[in-house]
Amino acid sequence: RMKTRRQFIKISAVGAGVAALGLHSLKVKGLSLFGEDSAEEPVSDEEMTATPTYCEVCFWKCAAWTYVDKKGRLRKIIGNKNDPHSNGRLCPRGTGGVGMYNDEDRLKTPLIRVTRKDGSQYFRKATWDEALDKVAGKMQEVADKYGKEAFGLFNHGTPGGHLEHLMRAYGSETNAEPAYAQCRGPRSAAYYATYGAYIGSPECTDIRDTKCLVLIGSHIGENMHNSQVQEMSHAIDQKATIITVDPRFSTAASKAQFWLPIKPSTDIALIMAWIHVLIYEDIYNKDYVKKYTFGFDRLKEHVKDMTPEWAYGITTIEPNLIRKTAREMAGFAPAVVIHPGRHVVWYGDDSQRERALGILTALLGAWGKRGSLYLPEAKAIPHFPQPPYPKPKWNWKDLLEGRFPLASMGITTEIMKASIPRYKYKHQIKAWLVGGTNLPISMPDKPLLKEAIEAVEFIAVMDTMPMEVTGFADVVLPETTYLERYDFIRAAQNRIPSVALRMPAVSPKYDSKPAWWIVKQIGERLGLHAYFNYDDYSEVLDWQFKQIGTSLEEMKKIGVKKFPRVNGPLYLGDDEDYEFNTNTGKIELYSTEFADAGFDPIPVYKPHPEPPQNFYRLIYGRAPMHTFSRTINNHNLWDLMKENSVWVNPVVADLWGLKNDEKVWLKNQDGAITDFPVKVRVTERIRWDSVYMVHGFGHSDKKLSRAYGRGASDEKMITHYAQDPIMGGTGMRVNFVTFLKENPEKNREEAKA
Ligand code: MGD
Ligand code: SF4
Repeated sequence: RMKTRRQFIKISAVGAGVAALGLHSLKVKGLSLFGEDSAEEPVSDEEMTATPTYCEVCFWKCAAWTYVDKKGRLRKIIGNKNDPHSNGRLCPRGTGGVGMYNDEDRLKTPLIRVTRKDGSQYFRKATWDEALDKVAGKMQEVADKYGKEAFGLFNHGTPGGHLEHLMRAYGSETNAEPAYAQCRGPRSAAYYATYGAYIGSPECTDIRDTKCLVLIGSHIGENMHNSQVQEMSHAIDQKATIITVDPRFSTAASKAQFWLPIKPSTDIALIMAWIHVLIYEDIYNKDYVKKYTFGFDRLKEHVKDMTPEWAYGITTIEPNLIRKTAREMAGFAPAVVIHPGRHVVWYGDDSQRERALGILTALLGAWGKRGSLYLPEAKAIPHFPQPPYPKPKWNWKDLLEGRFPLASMGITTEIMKASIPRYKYKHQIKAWLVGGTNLPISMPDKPLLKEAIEAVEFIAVMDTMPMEVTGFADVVLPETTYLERYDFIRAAQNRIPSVALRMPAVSPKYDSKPAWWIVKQIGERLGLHAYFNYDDYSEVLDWQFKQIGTSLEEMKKIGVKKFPRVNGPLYLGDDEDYEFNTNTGKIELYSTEFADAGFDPIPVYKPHPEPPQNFYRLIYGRAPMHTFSRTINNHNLWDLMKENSVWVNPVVADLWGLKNDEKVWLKNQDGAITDFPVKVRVTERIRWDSVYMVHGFGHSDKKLSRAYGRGASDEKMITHYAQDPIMGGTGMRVNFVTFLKENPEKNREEAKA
């Protein structure tokens, strides 16, 4: 086959080479939870140094203490008791986070892609100067030839924040992250339109004090967000009623009084029927609705015929159960959490479903009330002195030319399309910087991603691991793990504002460098010194901490500092006057913003395509010991869960003659086949019209010695997505799969013969 311009490089030449692979497979047996040689002698806390950090294994950012013994070995990591995100306890992933540091597959040196005479390609080990010169040189070239805006950025997590600072200093705001259009974007658009406020992260759900928790597809417990899970178990102890709506009997469903096994893609009909019951049984909060909301009469008229009987025909949920659960909510109101969800890009009408949830909350008089959604607050952190960022001639928003009008962040698929000339976007993207995001596993529509990768002139990737995305890079920049570096101050919202410090607990392994250092080096090469006016990031932190009344010295001792609220109480007072940040100053049951942009101002249920015969809808979710694709190779977490399985209803299993633990390949409606086989799990816990998998498995990069070939990738099956016209979210639960019992490779070989 002809070599493509940017081949995926499977075998690294130097650094994490073949020899190293052989070596560490021997070493693996000897690895303890916290490293190669730390297991044997016990050591007391007093004999160790504790340094503060916050976790980067997921985005809850729990504050923690890292313990290092006298020989400089990482021994344990535990929660910081003063931290509202962790309350002193970490989840299994946080505890196993040191596996990121110890992973012998880590990126070890900068790498540069080289093309041989015959067209084949490999990575050569490079010095930092060579790698940084190359990236800065290309940034200069793009600026001269096409304009700085033509350099795009894909980012995620704290490292992404540093890259964003570099790109803005340089003059590009052509950026996007999967955490928006593949995750929370529809929630942002919907709650902003309804309440003039975002839900934020950690979510402002008052689960601790709730009497009724309603989970629509939110699988808390499997989706392991630390304090949220702790609060849910507290709520269960307090005998809170839990209502789960899920085509799958999730862990949360197993703790619930009510499980509504909804037909996938029909949630809007259920929520509108609940709204119908609240209004037409006269059990909504009249005072609250009168005082705070806009558009009630139109809503009432809109849902007139959306009865539980109507919804039954769509959702398969019995009318009695719809009525009963609506009355439960009304009975406990306002202490009801209608959970807004987090990964909410399902069917392309997700902003409307999220609006329906927001409306339901308002009818219960719940927003801003104890046991529902509280009013969160974050500590504002002043910017380290620098000149204002230059204003780009165009940015991610201009690429859209009016499409997806309520998008508040860049849309990943749009950055990709703008990178491909045949889409004829007004502005063209020519090069990418990628950091903290593994695009081949987080993006739907692999063919689009491949085409975009082929089309751009240059890709630099900053990562800690040889993830799939690094295989497409021209330059690979190995970052240190979070345990080896300073980083931004964590100042995320919560009930009370707090800040947390991340500092190095150990010195960087191999030739890896922190993101703050990498971007400073590139910035300096581009003459942007004024934006990087420090020698060490600790100077920035100390300056910022001093502005808010503490110091780096104090923070090193305490890790987390709490501050009093300044924006008023946690909850709305009884009958308190409150102006919402919407067009009408009210909670908009009827959205003027949606109406002005040409969208349904009140949600409407519209049917979605059904699976073809012998195909099943692919739904996916999380497991408590893994975060997306990033943790599968971490030996501590891999140990807890090595591969995913495909959940199949017994009726379907019978039909196909599938047995528990039998391995099958999946094929989707477009003929895409999983790279690897996946074990069947026969269970009543999934509806017969769907199958379920945990996301993030099926890694195809051999350099990930543990994760490679384990389980199957749901992403490979997501060749199709339904895009939310409101904000550009890519609904990904619109793919259908069938089973192949024979190795498709074998069939292909036979066909060839
Ligand atoms: P991760 O999978 O966590 O996030 O998808 P991504 O944004 O790709 O991968 C993060 C990458 O960062 C990995 O390559 C990892 O090695 C690297 N990394 C980890 N720590 C560091 C670090 O300290 N520094 C640097 N430089 N790199 C680091 C998440 C995205 O995926 C999101 S937010 C959601 S909600 C979506 N979920 C989802 C799904 O559930 N199903 C499907 N099919 N697709 C999904 N895509 C979305
Ligand atoms: Fe780390 Fe777990 Fe907290 Fe996420 S929830 S930040 S993985 S401890």
